[in-house]
Amino acid sequence: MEQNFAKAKDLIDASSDILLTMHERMDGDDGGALLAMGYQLEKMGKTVTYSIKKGVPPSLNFLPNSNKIADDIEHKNFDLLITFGCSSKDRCGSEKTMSLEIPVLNIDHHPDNTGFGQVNVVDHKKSSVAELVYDFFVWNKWPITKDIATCLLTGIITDTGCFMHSNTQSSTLKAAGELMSRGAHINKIVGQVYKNKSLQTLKAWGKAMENSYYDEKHKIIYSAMTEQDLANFQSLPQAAFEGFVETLNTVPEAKFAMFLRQDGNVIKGSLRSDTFKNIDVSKIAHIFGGGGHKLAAGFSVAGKLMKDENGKWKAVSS
Ligand SMILES: [Mn+2]
Repeated sequence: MEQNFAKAKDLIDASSDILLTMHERMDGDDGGALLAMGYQLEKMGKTVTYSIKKGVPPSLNFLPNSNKIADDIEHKNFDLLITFGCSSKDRCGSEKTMSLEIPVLNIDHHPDNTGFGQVNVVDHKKSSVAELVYDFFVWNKWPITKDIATCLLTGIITDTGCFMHSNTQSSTLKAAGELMSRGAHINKIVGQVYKNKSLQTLKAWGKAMENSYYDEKHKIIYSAMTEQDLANFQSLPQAAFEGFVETLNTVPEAKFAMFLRQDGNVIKGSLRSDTFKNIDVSKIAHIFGGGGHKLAAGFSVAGKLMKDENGKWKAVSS
C-alpha cells in the first residue's frame, strides 16, 4: 500500500485543478472521505471541485464543507479526478464526470473494484474508505484538523454500523480514537446520522417489519415495500430505510437478509449477512447487476414489485 500511497501523492502533487467525486447519492463513508481529502487539497493550494450526483442527504449536511458539493460539474478543465468508493468508472456519478479523459486516482475498499485508475489505492480489508484515507493522511504526515477528523470518523461510523459490523478491526478503533483526540465527537455524529427519524419513517419501518417473511427452506429473511405500500407514507426521505436490512439481519437462523423497495421505476435491493453465516451476498447482488462486499451488497433493477393473488411478491420487469 505504501507504494500506492507514494504514487497517489505524486499524482496529487502534479495536479492543480482537482475534481472529487463518488457514486450517486452521498453516503457517510465515501462522502466523509471526499470532504476530508478536499480540506487537505485546498490547504495545498489546489483548486478543488466537489461533485456528487443527487447530492447530500439531510442526515449528512452537518458535515463541514458539505455545502460545497454540487450535483454536477460546470466545466471540464480538470487535471485530476479522485474517486471515492467507486468500484468501476461507470459508477462515478454524472455523465459529464464519467466522460472526462484525465488521470484518475481511485480510492476504494470494495473487493470488486476494477482498478480503473492510473493509480489505485484500493484495500478491501479496510473497514471503510475513510479509514484508508486516514492511513493516507498519516502516511503523508498531513495534519488532521477537527473538521477533517469529523468527516473521517463519520465515514468509519457509518460503514461499521457504529463499530458493530464484522469489518471493525483494532486498526479501525485506533483510527477512531485518534480522530476523537483531534476533536471529532462520536455522540454528535451518531445523533446526526442515526437519531433523526421522523414519525413517518418509523411507521414506514413498521409496515416493512410487518411485511417481513422468513423463508424456512432457503433460510432467507426478507421484506419488500411495493409502490402501494409506500403510497401510504407521503414525503419519506430517500434514506428512510437506511439500517432496516441490518435489523432484518439480526435474526440468527437466517443465512442472509434481503430488503426490496420500489423507487420510481426501479427496484432497489439491499443484502446483509454475517461472517459466521458463510454467505457471500455480493455474488447475489452481481446476478442483478449490483455489487458490494461479502456481507453487505446491493443492486437496482428496472421493474415493479407486485403482489400476486396469494399476497406473494413478484417482480415485473419493465
Ligand atoms: Mn465504504
